[in-house]
Amino acid sequence: MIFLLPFVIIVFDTMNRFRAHAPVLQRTGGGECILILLLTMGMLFAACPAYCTNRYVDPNGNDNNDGSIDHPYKTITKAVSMVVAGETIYVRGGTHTYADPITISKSGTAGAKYYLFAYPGEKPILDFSSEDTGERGLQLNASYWYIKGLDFYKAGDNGMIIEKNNASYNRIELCNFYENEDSGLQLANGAANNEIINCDSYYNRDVNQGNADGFSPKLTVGTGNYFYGCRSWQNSDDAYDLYLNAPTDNVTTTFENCWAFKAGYLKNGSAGIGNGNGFKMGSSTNHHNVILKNCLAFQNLKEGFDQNHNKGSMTLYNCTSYNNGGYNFEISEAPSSGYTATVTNCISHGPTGATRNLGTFVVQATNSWKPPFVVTDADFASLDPNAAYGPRNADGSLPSIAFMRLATGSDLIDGGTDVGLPYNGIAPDVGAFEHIDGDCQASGHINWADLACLVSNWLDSNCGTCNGADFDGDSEVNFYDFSIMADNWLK
Ligand SMILES: [Ca+2]
Ligand SMILES: [Ca+2]
Ligand SMILES: [Ca+2]
Ligand SMILES: [Ca+2]
Repeated sequence: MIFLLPFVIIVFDTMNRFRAHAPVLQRTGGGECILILLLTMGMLFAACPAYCTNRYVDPNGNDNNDGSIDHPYKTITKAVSMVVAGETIYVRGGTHTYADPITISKSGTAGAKYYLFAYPGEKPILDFSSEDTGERGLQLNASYWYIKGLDFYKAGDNGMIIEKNNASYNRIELCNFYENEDSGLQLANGAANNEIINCDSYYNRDVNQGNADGFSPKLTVGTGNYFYGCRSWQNSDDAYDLYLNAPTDNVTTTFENCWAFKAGYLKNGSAGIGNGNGFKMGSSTNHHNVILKNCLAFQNLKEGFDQNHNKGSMTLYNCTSYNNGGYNFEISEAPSSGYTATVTNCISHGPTGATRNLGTFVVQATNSWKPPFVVTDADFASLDPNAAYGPRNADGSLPSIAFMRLATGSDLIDGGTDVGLPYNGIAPDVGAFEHIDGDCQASGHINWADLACLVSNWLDSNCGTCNGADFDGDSEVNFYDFSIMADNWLK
């Protein structure tokens, strides 16, 4: 029976820890031991729900350390080798240099994920510039990883690739991918049901400029991947590339609140020799079912939203496309029987003449180029895109910019069709940004900046839209306008 001794010690040690942390258990009487025994066995045989050990990685650490906050590891690779499902690896701020890819091959479960997080308030930069060409930054060949707050810089290939072992149910959040030698973040080899949230990808460029996209759920990617709040700019090929290789087929990818701009332009601002499309939706022999909601494409070298011969379903709701070098919207070839192309509540604008190439098969409703709308620059609060490159909001959401937001008084406000997305006012708007009454300083929020905007136009009359301050449309700025703002205060 001596072999049971370590187990008994663990049980009693755990009982004491529980007493310290949960005094209510001290009053539970005789059932306590059985309860704690069961909990302990659960802890031994499942992933660490109660006493997880956080692991720490610091550029000045040492892989012979124990990985505690005071004695951190040096490499994520070491931390990954030690981490148990349910635990968190915290990566401290500063520049972490890697000459070889970081490979993750062990998967968590829905109930016990792995967490790889920037230490709160710090910004770790993973610098792969000493890699050889062709080496990835992070090779995520696993499922149920939640990775947050890391920068992936100058890898010899993708900054990160999610692939192999059916890599699924990962969440990549607030990560930045820049100056890598292929796509910033790629998903392939069956990678399915991953969430990419509030990530930025820019200045990625391969040697021939024809491969490096910002985000590429392409080639052999799996289904159900979801992008939210992402930005992609100045990548040498496309901003988002959904090109499929046979036999991969019938894959669905969803984008919500994502921006694509300056695809095909290089870091120095010059036009490159890549494809330069914003959202490239597929390829000629396969069905990529693409759902795009509240997405924005502007100033891409070629198309804003580009079918690229995709045979699958394409559903575009409330997307805005502005001033792209090619078509703002290009869906000209009918998808396969049983698949649909739908474009509803979308805006196409810009100085170039022919801005759309949409086949008659495309199901359309309340788009800006259809009657009764006649869109001019005056429909927009701003046409200056500079703030789109700016810092994100404190919560990680996209910057609250005036660019392409509807100006107070635009007939595109409440001019859209209800497609099931949330909206303000009596109906959905047309375009990527839903207007809110009182948004004088156009940002999508009502706050002190709007009050200042109202005050600066206070009691003006016969002033048109009065710099956005005439919310009720009577060309005067007065208490009625103030009350509209007050109704939406801090929304
Ligand atoms: Ca591409
Ligand atoms: Ca509305
Ligand atoms: Ca505002
Ligand atoms: Ca008024």
